[in-house]
Amino acid sequence: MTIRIKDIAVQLDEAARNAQATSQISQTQPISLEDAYTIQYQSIHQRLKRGEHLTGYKLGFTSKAKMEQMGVHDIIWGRLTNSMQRENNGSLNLDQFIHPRVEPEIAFLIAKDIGQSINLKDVPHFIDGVAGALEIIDSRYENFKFSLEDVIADNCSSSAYVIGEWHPPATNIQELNIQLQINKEVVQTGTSTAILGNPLLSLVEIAKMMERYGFVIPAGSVVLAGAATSAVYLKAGDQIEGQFESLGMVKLNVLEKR
Ligand code: OOG
Ligand code: MG
Repeated sequence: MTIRIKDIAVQLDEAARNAQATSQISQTQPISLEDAYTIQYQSIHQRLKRGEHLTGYKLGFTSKAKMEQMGVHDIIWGRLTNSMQRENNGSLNLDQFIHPRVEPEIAFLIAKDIGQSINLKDVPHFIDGVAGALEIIDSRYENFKFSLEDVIADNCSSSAYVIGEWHPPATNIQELNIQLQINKEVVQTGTSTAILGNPLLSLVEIAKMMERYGFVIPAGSVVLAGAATSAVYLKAGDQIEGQFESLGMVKLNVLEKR
C-alpha cells in the first residue's frame, strides 16, 4: 500500500486549524519514522502556504517526566511558526485548541546556522540568548494518544509558545529550579537538569537531527529544549506562570469562555 503522505499532512493541518481531533494514523496504516518527518514537513508547508513563517524548532521527550507521561522514549523534533507565538503575559483563546496542555521549557536564541553536528563544548558559540519559556502542546489526535511516528507527523503536538525575557548566553542554566504555577498554585516542579542532564545537550541533539535529515536551523531562530516537567491541561480563565530562578518569569492568561 502506498502511504498518502500529502493526504495525511492535510488531515493533520486541518485538525489543527479547525481545533478538531482526528484519529491516530498508525491505527489504520503503518508509517515509518522517515514518513512521519515527511508528513510533518508537508503539514507545516500548508501553514507556510497560508503566509506563516518558521520561527524555530523544538525538541520533545528530552526529560524522563515527559517520556513517562506520554509513553514515548525517543527524542523528537518539530517546527515552530510565527502564528504559534504569544507575548509574555499575553492571552490564549481556548477556542483555537483541542485539549491544550502547558509545560515549562528553556529556550535558546540561535546565533549561527546549525546544519551539522556540534560538540557540547562548541554549543556556546551557537547561542545568542537563553530564556524561560512555556509551550502549549495540543495533540491533534483523539484523547492525546499517539505512537512515536504519530506524534512526529503531528509536528510533535506544537501549538503555541511564549518566550520570557532573553538573557545573555553565558547566564547559568544548570540546576535551575523550575516551577509551573496555575492560579498561584504550584502544579509542577522540576529542574533544568531534567532536560538531558544539561539543557545545552538539546542543541547537540537537534544539530545531529539537522545533519541526519538535511535541514538547517537559521541564525535568529528559537529552539525549545523540551519540557522539564510533565504537562498540565488548561482551563478557561487559568493564569499560568513559569518560574525559572535567574531566568525570571513567563506568564500566559487563558481567556474566560465567551
Ligand atoms: C509531544 C511533545 C513533547 C516536550 O517538551 O517533551 C514535548 C507531546 O507530549 O504531546 O513538547
Ligand atoms: Mg515541549
